[in-house]
Amino acid sequence: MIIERADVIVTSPSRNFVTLKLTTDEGHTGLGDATLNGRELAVVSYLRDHVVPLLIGRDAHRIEDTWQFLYRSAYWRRGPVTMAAIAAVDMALWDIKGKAAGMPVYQLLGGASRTGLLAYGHASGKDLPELFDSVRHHLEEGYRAIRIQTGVPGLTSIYGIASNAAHEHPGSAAAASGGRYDYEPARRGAWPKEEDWDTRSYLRHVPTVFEAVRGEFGPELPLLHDAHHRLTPIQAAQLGKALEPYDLFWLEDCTPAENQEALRLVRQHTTTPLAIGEVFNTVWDYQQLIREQLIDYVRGSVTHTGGISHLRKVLDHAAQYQIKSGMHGPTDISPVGMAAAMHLGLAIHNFGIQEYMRHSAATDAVFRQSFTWRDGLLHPGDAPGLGVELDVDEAGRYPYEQAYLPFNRLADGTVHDW
Ligand code: GCO
Ligand code: MG
Repeated sequence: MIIERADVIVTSPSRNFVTLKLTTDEGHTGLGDATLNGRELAVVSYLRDHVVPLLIGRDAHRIEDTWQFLYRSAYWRRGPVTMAAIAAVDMALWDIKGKAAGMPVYQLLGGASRTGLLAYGHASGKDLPELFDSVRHHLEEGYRAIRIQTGVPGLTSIYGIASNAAHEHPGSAAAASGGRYDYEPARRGAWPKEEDWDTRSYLRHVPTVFEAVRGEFGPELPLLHDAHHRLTPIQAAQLGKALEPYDLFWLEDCTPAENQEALRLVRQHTTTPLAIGEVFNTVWDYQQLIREQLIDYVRGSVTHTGGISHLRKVLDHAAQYQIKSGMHGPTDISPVGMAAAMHLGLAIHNFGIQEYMRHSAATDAVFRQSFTWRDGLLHPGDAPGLGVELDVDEAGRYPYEQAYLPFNRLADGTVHDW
């Protein structure tokens, strides 16, 4: 089965998505997600200018060989642009192989290890009443694990807090609570938004929020929190320790984790479980974190970690150290990338939890999906392949819109991690 055609499709139904579509001589098509939030067109060029010419004429069945060829023949290794491009090819080839076999991809990965995937959603509010409403909406929507982000007194805007409801899925928690609980790049303006940050105010405030949430919703509900790379190692240790009484499922990205040794210091001080890796893209980025058991959950997504084939290797390595998956699943992972995550999560033994933010109605109209969401559990469905089809005409209605992620400045004007 030969790859005859490769198209790179850019569409912006509420936000930008980049999708690779491969077509074989036997008429099978496969989709891969190559979306890199805020840097989308770099991956489009990498694919169109450098990868597509190498794909035409290749045997579509040779997934591992194609991965190794694209990775090693580039000479320049790793990096989010390269790895998102390779990920898209890998996903599309698994999609094709599933369709050719008449099986959902999870069957090709060894079959289901569970009946469904525990998923968490994002509750947020600028203050406690708004946060409690958002938690209640998520519980009504069926979520059985919830991430908690709130405004911090004295700061005007902060990562993870709702902006506006205009592009929300009707009836979703985000729409009902008055806005998106995370940043939708499209229509955000073609210049990075500046936000303010103060670590001491944040560290004082966050434990009081978890105290209040546990008081209102009880001890059972799994709660998560994302520090979004903003703390130094000793500040992260302080936060992990302060949150221990509230029994978090995880504390995410407590430090900018390129400095892997920093996590040794955090670990010495706290038993709060740690999740890291949404900005990593290969198994080598996790080497020390996994080998020294400095984390509890791998946050990599299929889209940004070289596809199903490579993320599976990361997770198999992690399994030897009792580290589980916690795959990244914000709305900047397209429905294709989410489907790939669900197939992989269903098949591996060391699945932990899946992040799941609902896409907008416009996104769902472009990407026709076959996953299910029942009783707090996701399932990729049993359609052959990944189970997602892209409506090209619908996609054509939403041209690319330039959009950047925000950035932070401290009170004295210093740029800080966002
Ligand atoms: C998360 C992430 C996202 C990122 C976003 C950047 O935990 O879901 O931190 O919200 O900020 O994916 O593109
Ligand atoms: Mg995160």
